[in-house]
Amino acid sequence: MEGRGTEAPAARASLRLRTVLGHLVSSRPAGLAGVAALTHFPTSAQVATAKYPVHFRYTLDNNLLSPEQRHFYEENGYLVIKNLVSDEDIERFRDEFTKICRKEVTVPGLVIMRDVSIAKSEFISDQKAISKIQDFAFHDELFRYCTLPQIVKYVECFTGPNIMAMHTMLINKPPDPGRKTSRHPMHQDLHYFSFRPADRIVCAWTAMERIDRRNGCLVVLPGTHKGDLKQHDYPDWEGGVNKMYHGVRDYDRSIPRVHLAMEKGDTVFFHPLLIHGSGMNKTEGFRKAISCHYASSDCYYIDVKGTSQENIEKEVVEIAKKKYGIDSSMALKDAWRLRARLVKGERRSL
Ligand SMILES: O=C(O)CCC(=O)C(=O)O
Repeated sequence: MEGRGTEAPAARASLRLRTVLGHLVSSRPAGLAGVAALTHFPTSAQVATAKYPVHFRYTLDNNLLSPEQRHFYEENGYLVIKNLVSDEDIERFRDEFTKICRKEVTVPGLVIMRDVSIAKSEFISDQKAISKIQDFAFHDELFRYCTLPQIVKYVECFTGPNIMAMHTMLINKPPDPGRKTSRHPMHQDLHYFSFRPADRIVCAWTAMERIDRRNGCLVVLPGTHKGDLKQHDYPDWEGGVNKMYHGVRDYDRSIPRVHLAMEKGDTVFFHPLLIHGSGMNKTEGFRKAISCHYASSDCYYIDVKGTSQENIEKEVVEIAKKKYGIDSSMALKDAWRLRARLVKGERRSL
């Protein structure tokens, strides 16, 4: 009797939870998501462990993310998917990068960045001079990265079906010259963006080789995507700071850092408010990663005048005016309009 008496409330709670979870993941066959979540955990932990939010904010209903993956992104603001991009594709992107460095191909709109320690030195005609290329959306082979079906299907879980590639980068983190300039300060990518809402923007960042603490892996502060956009400035680093590498002025230093060690082809998806950066490259190699920021084409542009983003607007607009030979006044949103390219669905607002 006593046993049955304690089982009844647990059974009722389990039934209630099953019903709620069944509603939450509505695109799955009826009830399946809830059942999967429940059977995954031992009975005694069902109610305590499977505490998925009643309302998902950062992910959309889909058939791809498991309830655990969805919950992880909701809580932490990032999600690593192992082995998503093939070696063959990565080698093709690497070859293309080499051709760009050797000036064998020119790409409309491409921005080439050099590490602050070599920016003013003699021109070196290979990858050693280049720490990053940005805005490769109009280079068909590199743009193929943004359209890889296995990446786009994850992106859709965050953006929905109409998808724009907004910002593209291939990062070639050089061996640190001893001045710690190869570090990337902790920042939120939304600082650079004049489109919203933030929750319908996501970055895909793929390791082009094994990346760990030795060659400067990504470092993230889990859960910070739930906060606001913070003031960013150039950090006060003795050895110098790379152009446009703004850092968050203040953040909660007690949040434990997570270092994302990743194998070649592993891909992390993360929210644009997630505070992240990357460490020093202590090896002799050039650490490579390729990335794209995607946004729903239903996002809208905003004016950043009078906000914390005015400082980055000034820098970006200066570069864009030079690149596109524009004389008239320009805003951050105009620079984004020029670089954006449709990946899937319909180009609506962006
Ligand atoms: O690949 C890296 O080192 C970090 C890149 C990054 O966070 C960025 O460019 O915004």
